[in-house]
Amino acid sequence: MFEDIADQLKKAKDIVFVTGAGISQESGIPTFRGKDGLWRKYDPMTLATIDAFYQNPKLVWEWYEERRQNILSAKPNPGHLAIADLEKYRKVSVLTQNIDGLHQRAGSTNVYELHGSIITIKCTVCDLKDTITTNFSQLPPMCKCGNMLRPDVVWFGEALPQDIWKSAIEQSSSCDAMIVVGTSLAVSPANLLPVYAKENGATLIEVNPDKTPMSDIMDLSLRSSAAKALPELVNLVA
Ligand code: BV8
Ligand code: ZN
Repeated sequence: MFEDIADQLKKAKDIVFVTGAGISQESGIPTFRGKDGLWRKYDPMTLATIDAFYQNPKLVWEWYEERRQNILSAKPNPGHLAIADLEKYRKVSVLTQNIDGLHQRAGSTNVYELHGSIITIKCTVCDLKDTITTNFSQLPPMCKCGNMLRPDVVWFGEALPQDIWKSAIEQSSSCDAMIVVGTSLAVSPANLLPVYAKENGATLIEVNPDKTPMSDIMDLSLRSSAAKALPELVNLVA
């Protein structure tokens, strides 16, 4: 079982990773639904929405600022580093639901941020977009046009960036192997990507200590953590 999947992975030229909060868990960033999850202290289902932002922009900004400070002091873990390392041996794309930028900081060069990024902001009215480099003197921060700035992330009920979503579908429909790491696959439309890969005949591997709704369509499920399993998978291919 493991041997023949390993062979398929060795033969794969074009490998796509779909990652979620679980891959950053060993960098000290809480997941959404885990026991240490963000969901425990706040309810992202209410806070990560446009309504919450307009009802209480200060609270939503405080939540993102707390997460951004934690993310900026976090480091990529061996899971992120293994995916970056694999680029030396294969064509690798990373379709991530995370907004923490750790794949890029680990050295991955082909990263699609399906749900945006916590280090970029945009204006709620004009087309200003910028990277956050300093701390804000006041929350919510204001644009020079006089309107509120918001985190450049995709909230519930908002569409994913069209160009990024289009490429994510193309990559999933043409890859030889898809490795799904650290995501509960609870959120759509990102959770459709493994279906596109399956339809295109790709080898599907899941790295997650727990089962997910897509475990049954996986060719191989590694019930392990990202930081442990990914370096072993990359060693197979390298
Ligand atoms: C859209 C960015 C349409 C912000 C996020 C009913 C009501 C309202 C909406 C809906 C509804 N039904 C469906 C919807 C659509 C909704 C949705 O899917 N809701 C779900 C919750 C039911 N989706 C949307 O609204 C999306 N947009 O559909 O738009 C549209 C179309 C056209 C025009 C207009 C509109 C937008 C969704 C994006 C929301 N933004 N984040 C922010 O981060 O603050 S979602 C957020 O949760 C994350 O980004 C992530 O994507 C998502 C899921 O979390 P995971 O990453 O999977 O993390 P989780 O904690 O759940 O799981 C961690 C996993 O890791 C676990 O399995 C665990 O076992 C594992 N793990 C733990 N430790 C480790 C590990 N694995 C490996 N190693 C370890 N060490
Ligand atoms: Zn503006």
